[in-house]
Amino acid sequence: MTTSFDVLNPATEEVVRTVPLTSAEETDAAIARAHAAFPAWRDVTPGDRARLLRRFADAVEADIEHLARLEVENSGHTIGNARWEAGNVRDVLNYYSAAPERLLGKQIPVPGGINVTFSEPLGVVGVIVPWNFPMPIAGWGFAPALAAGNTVVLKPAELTPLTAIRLAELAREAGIPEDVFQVLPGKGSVVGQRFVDHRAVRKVVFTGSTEVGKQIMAGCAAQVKRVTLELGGKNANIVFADSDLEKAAATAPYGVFDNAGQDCCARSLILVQASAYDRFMDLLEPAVHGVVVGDPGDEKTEMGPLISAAHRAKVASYVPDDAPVAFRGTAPEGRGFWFPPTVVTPPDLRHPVAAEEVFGPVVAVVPFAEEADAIRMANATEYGLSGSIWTRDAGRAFRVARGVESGNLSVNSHSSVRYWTPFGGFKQSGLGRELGPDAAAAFTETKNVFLST
Ligand code: TAP
Repeated sequence: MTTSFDVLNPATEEVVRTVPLTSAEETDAAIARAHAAFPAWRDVTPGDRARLLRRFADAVEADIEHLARLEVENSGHTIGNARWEAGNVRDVLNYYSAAPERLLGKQIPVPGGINVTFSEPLGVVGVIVPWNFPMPIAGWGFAPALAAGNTVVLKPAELTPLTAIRLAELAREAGIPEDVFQVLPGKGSVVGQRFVDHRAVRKVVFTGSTEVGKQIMAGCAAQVKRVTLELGGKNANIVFADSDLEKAAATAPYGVFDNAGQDCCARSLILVQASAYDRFMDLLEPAVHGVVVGDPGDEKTEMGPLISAAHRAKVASYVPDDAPVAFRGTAPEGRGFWFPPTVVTPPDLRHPVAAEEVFGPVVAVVPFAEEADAIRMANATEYGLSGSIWTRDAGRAFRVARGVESGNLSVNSHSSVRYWTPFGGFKQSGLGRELGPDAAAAFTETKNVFLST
């Protein structure tokens, strides 16, 4: 059985570091330590827990450049994106550092006594992180979980463990006890599976593929274990003829090719009103050719490589030789898992590239006739995570936003994530919400206590 994993730089295919893989026995031992550490962490006064989270945020702030460079090497993210990602961990920690003193109960009038509720932490929380955004997605799980008084075991993706390992060191430097926040690099089928099966883990937070998410939900059902699931997406970017077409076309590449399209919020289906289709495509072509693909450590680079050779092969399978490619951007030749930004124009939504989550820099553009058609086409998927609507008509913007079955919509913008607003999916894109004012409460149980007077 393999006991270590060679972490590759996806831009060069060179080994960056060899990381030991946590075994099932080691995972059980870590869960046992987290379980033993729980009562003391739960009883840290709210103000002290808040202070420790702020110190953790300060340690991340002081390490942003180092964390960002690690992510460039490990994940091929552009340096600009990687700095944002490390900054997001700092922001999320600061935001949830305000939670310990605000997890309030209620006093509810009852006859014959006093009735109060308490927000109790759950115990050990297992966080399973994918490779596409190793830092932010880890923080969205561990920050609110720790703030609410839980201990955390976290499994980074096997391909991208380096920043998570560093975050655990920074937590320790900030004074968070070792067993309160543990990072366990390893395989999903070993470490992640123990989070699902082990009785002391009271909640699993999973981000990744819908297929594995379903398995995790089924596994957790055996113990009625709590789950939060953030899964895939096939997100529509709906462009109406009355929109600012120049801006819609100039920004469309960044709505899908950011992070090389390896983003559950990628707008990988562009629906364009038929009367504006030709003009939109004329504007889109130079915008796609303008995307700077190359060395992710270079400040000017806008798109790096894909995460692995296997993932590049999967993305390429969506663009066979006879695929209806309209135009392509450029990508470096030679070593590295490169794939050029690619625009395809399938005749309808039945083509796999228009129907499935590609998770790479490939976008399908399909025309629609009327507003109702756009809503129907955007909803013709089992996913429901994000999407964009481009129009100058505010009434239409809200009608369409209410009609699209999706958790995060933007009008005249492609941004989906703000740490102080809720994020999550409809339908098979997930269960529960991360971020925003209610996420810490998702790591608590409500206890009701009646005192007879
Ligand atoms: P997954 O296989 O879903 O992996 C996500 C995380 O779950 C990883 O940490 C993985 O560990 C772990 N895992 C795998 N099997 C598990 C199991 N049986 N029990 C518990 N944990 C398990 O995703 P992937 O292989 O990285 O990517 C496959 C596809 O998923 C992508 O092409 C994309 O479509 C989608 N995806 C979606 C997202 C988001 S944000 N929605 C993120 C990543 C991928 P290992 O690292 O050991 O595999």
